[in-house]
Amino acid sequence: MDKKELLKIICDAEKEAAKLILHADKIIADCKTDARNVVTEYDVKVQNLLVNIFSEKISGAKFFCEEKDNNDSLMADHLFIIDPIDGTMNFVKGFSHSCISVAYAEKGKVCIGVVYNPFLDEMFYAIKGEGAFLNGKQIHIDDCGLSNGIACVGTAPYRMDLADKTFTLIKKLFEKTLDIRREGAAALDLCSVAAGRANIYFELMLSYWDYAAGVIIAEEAGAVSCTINGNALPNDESKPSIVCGGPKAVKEFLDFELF
Ligand code: LIP
Repeated sequence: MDKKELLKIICDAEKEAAKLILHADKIIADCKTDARNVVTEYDVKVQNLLVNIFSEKISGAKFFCEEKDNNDSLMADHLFIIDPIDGTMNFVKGFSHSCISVAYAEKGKVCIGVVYNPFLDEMFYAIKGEGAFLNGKQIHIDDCGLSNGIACVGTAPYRMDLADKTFTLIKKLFEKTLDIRREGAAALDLCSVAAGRANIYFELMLSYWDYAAGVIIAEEAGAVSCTINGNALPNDESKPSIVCGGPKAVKEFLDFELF
């Protein structure tokens, strides 16, 4: 299937699924591993709707999803990597800052990313090699280096053992940048980098479904991404650290060498 046709299917599906988020009421959080790691009926409803649409429209569609136990092979020919609601805690607490994140990969290589923020009606998307877009307008990073930009940070709240390292890095970024933002949805942090709103984003632990779509969008907008040790980001469920931003900013970050 033509990638542009596939992109439209994903965008349309995310817009349809977003209605469940916008019309949600009585949002009840169920704990997955602990009080910080929660899921709602809307995460599951959004994911099921997306899986049904993609299964119907794409023959052989396979899935790797946040709220699914028996995930398919990451090397599938037509794999959809889905975070149905990225920023679930924001959604539960009424912060209107969450998104639907879908990446499409072939044999382990992500070639399409789509991140939709229904609260702002902002559709970020990219096809490998064809640039990054926000609501039809091409977007680019702001490769201004740390001192002239805002840093988005993730606190890896499921990993309190990483807190000291996380806040050491946050303090360093606070000293080196104009300011920091902890907005609570990694996919949207990555899209903020792509749109030139933030010039760097890091988090010490992130799942594949959180970053698969946002990373291709940021990279198609000119960003670079890697682990905080400078290694390539894995296309798997190993939950690596991540840093993504303009080349200048990422080099400055990697040169911190704090650990
Ligand atoms: C969240 C990320 C966030 C991270 C949280 C969680 P979820 O995704 O977007 O940046 O700090 O630990 O992973 O769980 O809301 O889909």
